Amino acid sequence: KKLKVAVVGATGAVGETMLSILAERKFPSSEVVALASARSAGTEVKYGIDDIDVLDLATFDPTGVDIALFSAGGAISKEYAPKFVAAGAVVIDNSSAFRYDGDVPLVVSEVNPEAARNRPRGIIANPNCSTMQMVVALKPLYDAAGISRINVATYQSTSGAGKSGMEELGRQTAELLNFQTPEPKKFQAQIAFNLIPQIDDFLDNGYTKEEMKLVWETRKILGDDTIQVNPTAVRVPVFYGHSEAVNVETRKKLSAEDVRALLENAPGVEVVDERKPGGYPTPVTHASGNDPVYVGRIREDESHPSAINMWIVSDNIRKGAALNAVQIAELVASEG
Ligand code: A2P
Ligand code: 11C
Repeated sequence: KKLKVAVVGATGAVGETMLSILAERKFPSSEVVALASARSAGTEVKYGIDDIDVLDLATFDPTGVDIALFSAGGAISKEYAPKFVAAGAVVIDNSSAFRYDGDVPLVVSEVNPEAARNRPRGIIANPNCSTMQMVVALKPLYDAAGISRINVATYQSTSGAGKSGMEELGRQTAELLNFQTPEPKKFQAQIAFNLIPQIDDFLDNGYTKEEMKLVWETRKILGDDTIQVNPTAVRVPVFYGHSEAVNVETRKKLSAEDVRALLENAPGVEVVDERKPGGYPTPVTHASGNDPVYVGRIREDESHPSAINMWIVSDNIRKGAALNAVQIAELVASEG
């Protein structure tokens, strides 16, 4: 059966990519509807080679929609996802609105696809981009040796903050090269030629919410609350692609060779690990615009009896958001 698909937030960085990935992967759709706010209703967005009209979410009737992909922020998801479910749709939600609810599965297609089938509320949550790429790379190590602890520092691109985040990096860069003083608007400090050790709001424990997402989501996706995660999340002046320096303590010792072999056979992973200049992935040379989670710099932690260091890079808008959401839609579609 061909399915009617709605993309909510279709004019955003993630929504536009959802549309292009649906077309690219030839998702079995009878119709694709693009929804956004009243501000952009009446404009057009690309769906493959076609231009389709953007409709106003507030006045749209969801009757007949089979699958709705939401990426318009948590408040929109909270208000509209239940309405789409009531009208018969399965909602795949890219916001953090439902991720930590016990009755909403949190699914990474290469890691826990089976969880997508059990969705009592009709909602499947798509993880945060920084967790997504990390668990794709860690799942084979988890299965082979167990994981007790993860130390991770992230280097996250401005597209994680949406189109306005990328615009701010572009604008500030141009201003600085023209001897002007940039004003931070979207980010908490100047982002051009700078680094900002804050993503999302601060919580009572001194961590940011982005950092705690790495803790909560890793445990939920791998189904193991004993995993300890020690995160630091940093915004960097990159347009597309998040990078992560990850130190993973395994329960059984794995050599760097073992890890390389495991990752070379892992779905969704591409190992780029030559020990020479340029023999590792970067956001620009590898991740941007591409699907895989790239892993390089694989080496044993010489200060620890059983830990591995690696460098994990992926396009946060593709695997980190839009691609995984479409992969979940494919799982739902394959149920028939
Ligand atoms: P719009 O372009 O009409 O504002 P990004 O994360 O790149 O900033 O994109 C956010 C997406 O969420 C956009 O598609 C945006 O649409 C959509 N959005 C924001 N607010 C609303 C709203 N009130 N109703 C529907 N869509 C919204
Ligand atoms: C960022 N990870 O890079 C964020 C964006 O919970 O879906 C996605 C936030 C989320 O800013």
